[in-house]
Amino acid sequence: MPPTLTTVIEEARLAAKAVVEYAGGLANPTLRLGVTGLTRAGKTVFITALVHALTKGGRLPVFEAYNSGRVARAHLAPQPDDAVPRFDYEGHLRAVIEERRWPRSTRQVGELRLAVEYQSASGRARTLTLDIVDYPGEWLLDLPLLGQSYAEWSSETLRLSRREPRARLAAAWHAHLATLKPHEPADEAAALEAARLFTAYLKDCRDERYAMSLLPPGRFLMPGDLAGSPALTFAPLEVPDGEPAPAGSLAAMMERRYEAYRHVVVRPFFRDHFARLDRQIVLVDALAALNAGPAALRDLESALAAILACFRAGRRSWLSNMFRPRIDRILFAATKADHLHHVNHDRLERILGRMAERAIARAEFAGAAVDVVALAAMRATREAIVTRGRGRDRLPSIVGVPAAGETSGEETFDGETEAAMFPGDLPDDPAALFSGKAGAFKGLATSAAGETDYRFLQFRPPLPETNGGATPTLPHIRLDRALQFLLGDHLA
Ligand SMILES: Nc1nc2c(ncn2[C@@H]2O[C@H](COP(=O)(O)OP(=O)(O)OP(=O)(O)O)[C@@H](O)[C@H]2O)c(=O)[nH]1
Ligand SMILES: [Mg+2]
Repeated sequence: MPPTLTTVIEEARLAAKAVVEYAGGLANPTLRLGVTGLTRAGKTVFITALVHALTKGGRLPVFEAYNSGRVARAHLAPQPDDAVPRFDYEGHLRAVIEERRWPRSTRQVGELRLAVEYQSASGRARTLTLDIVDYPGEWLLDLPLLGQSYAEWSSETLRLSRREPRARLAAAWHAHLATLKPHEPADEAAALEAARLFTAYLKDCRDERYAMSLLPPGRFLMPGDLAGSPALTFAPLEVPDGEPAPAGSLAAMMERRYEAYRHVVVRPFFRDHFARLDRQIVLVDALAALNAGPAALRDLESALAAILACFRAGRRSWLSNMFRPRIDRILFAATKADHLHHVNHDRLERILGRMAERAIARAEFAGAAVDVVALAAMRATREAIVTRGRGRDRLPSIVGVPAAGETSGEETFDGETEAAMFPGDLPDDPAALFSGKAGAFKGLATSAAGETDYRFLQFRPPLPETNGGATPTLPHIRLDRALQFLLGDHLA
């Protein structure tokens, strides 16, 4: 879409803000780290693990500034915006350490500022300020709407909903849609019913059996403080692109509400939290999509491409720093790697690399540095070799405490007992997975006894490790490598 007056004004405002921050940042550098990820990708757990590791002294051998002792201390500092709720670090940590359960799904934006006091390589005492924002992952799906008109969004949403597995979930909504006459006078009851059926369709698509990702608008799935508001009472209609809807018609009303949603909800969300990032980590729960099969994988791939196209990546220069900040490093991270034995981590990285191919190529072309990693911000399992068939098969397995109520085959777990699982091998060739030639990946929930069930087994969070030190640390996989890539050069 061509730039509108609003986008031009917005750009000017952002540039003015960037100049002020640039001047302030010369003395006291601030790094805005964008933690990007769809719902359940692992954002809240990652941020909690990062803060815990930096403030409490985690084991981070690959994070050079930290491991060499140049980081003197890190502490939470007052956040920059008074109007944004604070990230509930203490609450999330308490859940993990004291109650041994995962933090709840995020329902609103939360902001956090971490001050890292360090000694530069030349011996000077410095402070790096790190700003991070957490938010419900569903809301990220709204960013691509910034560039789509109502007619474009309608036709794209309808096109997707006619493909399997979406088509069968859309039946009730499509039946209602067929009764609507977009160019006839607006009818509030019809709009309400369309929005209700469309929302039910989006929710069904998200079910773990289908694990669809591309499901905007995000507030339909996670309304936050907009629950029940008219801004959420719209749905796609069959409307021809480029033809204005007659005044007072159903199509005109839907379009007005869509535009209100874009301007009142999406634009401020983007402007306040994503428009000025310096670094980005893109967290992806590839395993959940793998579990659901090729359609889910392709859907996740499209969602990532559409979302990442909204960010501004590229090589930084003093000029860009001053007027148009850019993301100069992007780390793609496949989360929850502790669900796999480490012999499969390379394959998981290759699958993510394939999934984010388009976004990686674009970022690299613009001059940004990109890396891909398989990580577990909090490692809930350890590894073991399980023997099967009188010792003939030696299976590289993982051992953890499955959450209460989780089942595998006949077994229902009590939330206290450890179990060994053979997670299966990921296919070696990512391309086969996307085309469906390798079949759906069905290994994750194969128990050591050999029976297969297709779900993703959830383990309880790890117990903190004391390792003889005074403060307990949380185990992880490659959190240090992620920190080195994202922050290392700023602590040089
Ligand atoms: N085993 C394991 N599970 C993890 C890890 N990180 C996240 N999880 C699981 O993934 C779930 C979602 O993680 P969150 O951090 O809440 O995800 P989120 O991206 O904040 O999700 P929303 O708040 O819904 O946007 C958790 O409840 C855990 O079950 C990890 O490092 N290891
Ligand atoms: Mg969260």
